[in-house]
Amino acid sequence: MRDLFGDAVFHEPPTEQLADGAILLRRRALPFEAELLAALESVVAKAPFRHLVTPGGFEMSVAMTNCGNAGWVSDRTGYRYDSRDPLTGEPWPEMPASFLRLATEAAADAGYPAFAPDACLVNLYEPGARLSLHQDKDERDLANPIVSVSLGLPATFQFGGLKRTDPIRKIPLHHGDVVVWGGPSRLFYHGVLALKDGDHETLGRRRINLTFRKAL
Ligand code: MD3
Ligand code: FE
Repeated sequence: MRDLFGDAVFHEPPTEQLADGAILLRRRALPFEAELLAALESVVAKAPFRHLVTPGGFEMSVAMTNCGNAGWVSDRTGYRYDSRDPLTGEPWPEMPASFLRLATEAAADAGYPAFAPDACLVNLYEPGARLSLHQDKDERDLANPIVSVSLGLPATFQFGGLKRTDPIRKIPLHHGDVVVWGGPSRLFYHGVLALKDGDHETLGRRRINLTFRKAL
């Protein structure tokens, strides 16, 4: 069985180990979909999506916002976690209960029963937006996993290794897929190829990715 995008879905196993410490929970977020999208609307009403500038001076094609006690930001001075939204000077919106519940349940499913995220970075991809190969290492304690939730249009995720030059695998991520990145995979290089245009039944021409982190 193939979905609208020609990808096999129903015969894929519900959980798949992508690498040591990286667990893909296919469609794990679907039961939370309506709650997540409603909560996201209220987050974005207080902290709108914006295109951050990298320390090198480039505007990111992915638009971002945050909720929780800490939010990831970038500007000409560097990357950091900040307790306030630099756009408004206000604290980031509180992490919605539905976000927290999905993230902690998925982390527990993957073997991290004590995961307590204090930051959720929300990435918005419109057609053409991409995220170049990088490592996530701005968090204080890298023993904590990152939980990522994909919503809307499918994307091709790039997953490499500890070195930028390690071979890269391409993994399709669909609406509702959740990945828990811990252990050795926590510091693997990764990225997202330019989003292909499409029309998702609930999100239209967009992909949203939530990443839950213990930043502080
Ligand atoms: C592997 N986001 O926000 S989620 C990011 O789809 C980010 O928006 C991508 O990379 C997105 O930093 C990918 C998957 C992901 C997130 C964090 C990771 C994979 C990871 C951290 C370590 C290893
Ligand atoms: Fe990342």
